[in-house]
Amino acid sequence: MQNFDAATVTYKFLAPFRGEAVSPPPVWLMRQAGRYLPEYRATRAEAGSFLDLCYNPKLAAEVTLQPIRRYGFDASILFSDILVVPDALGQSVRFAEGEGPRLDPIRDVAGLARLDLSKTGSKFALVWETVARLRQDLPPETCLIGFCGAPWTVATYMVEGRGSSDQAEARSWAYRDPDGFAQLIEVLTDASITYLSGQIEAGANVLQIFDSWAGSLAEDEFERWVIAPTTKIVRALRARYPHVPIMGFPKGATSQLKSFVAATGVDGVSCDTSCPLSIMRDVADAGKVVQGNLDPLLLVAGGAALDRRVDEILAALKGRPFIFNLGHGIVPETPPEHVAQLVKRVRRGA
Ligand code: 1CP
Repeated sequence: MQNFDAATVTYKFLAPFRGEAVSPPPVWLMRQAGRYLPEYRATRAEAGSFLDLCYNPKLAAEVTLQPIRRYGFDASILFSDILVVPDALGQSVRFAEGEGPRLDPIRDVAGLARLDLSKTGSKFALVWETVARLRQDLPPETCLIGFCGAPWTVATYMVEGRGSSDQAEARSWAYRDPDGFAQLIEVLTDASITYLSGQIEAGANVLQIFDSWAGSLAEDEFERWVIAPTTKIVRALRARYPHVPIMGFPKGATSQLKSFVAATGVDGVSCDTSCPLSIMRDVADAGKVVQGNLDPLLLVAGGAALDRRVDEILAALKGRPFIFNLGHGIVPETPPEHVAQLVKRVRRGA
């Protein structure tokens, strides 16, 4: 367990990182800002494209604050996207309406010439400005989470040119030419360290590294493309900012969760919906913070089924360093009143 300094200990959100179980636990939700909120849709329309919103500090801060105003979550997450990193590196990213991200794919070492680490500064600076604004505008008790995508997951989008269900192009490149693919992972690892360091300097109190596609890799590949780069990021940040906790999210990799936590040195992990509560308990008993893992579709369903599962999760993790969250992001179909129901239920004992 890290020794987090006095400047950050006032946040309830950080208590689990000091090994304290708090009841009720802190609560926030992945994608708590987003299309399920009418006020988000209005700001998004005002901003223009999705990336215009990410690079507009005033509007990005506004959409970050919207769910805090509505629900009073214990933490807010910087509004941005994991694909800001390839965009800032020079592989321009577009978000086609209703279709998700599009990039001109990089499929081999020659394509890496399009990336330039020294050019990331101007775009990263806009995100850091959002963080600085947020730390000023957020309620003093609300923790601010900075984030990036893990190198493996970001690479899958850069190599496929879009989201995919099997990450086949990235996995194929990694098998065909592991040393070439390692160069892409290295650029992303270095860019991520720069990007996250800037977020901490600007005021982020905690970090989360999203590895949404960690579950598609074989054991040795998981070690090389997930564990190794994550470990490098954690070590670099820990050396400079020992007081800032770092959460990992190796989604879909429950069978590797314990080795991921032990090897990378993260302070905690987000657990996806398929992760058994018994495994979350084991990870917490090993001294790490666990976060999760309500099915986002139960939040769409609402009603007694939602309350029942919230109660089950709370009971299973009671007395352990735990943060209430979903197993993945809020989906656009979610009725906002179900989010209010969830927060009320989690805080029922308060
Ligand atoms: O039209 C819109 O308004 C775009 C929808 C949207 C939103 C709200 C996208 C496009 N990104 C985001 C914000 C976002 N993305 C946040 C903001 C903070 C919050 O949680 O409130 C964060 C942390 C992310 C992270 C992200 N982006 C991940 C990792 C987490 C996860 O969901 O697995 C990934 C994989 C992305 C890529 C991405 N960005 C957007 C979409 C639709 C996708 C997924 C594409 C695919 O299907 O593969």
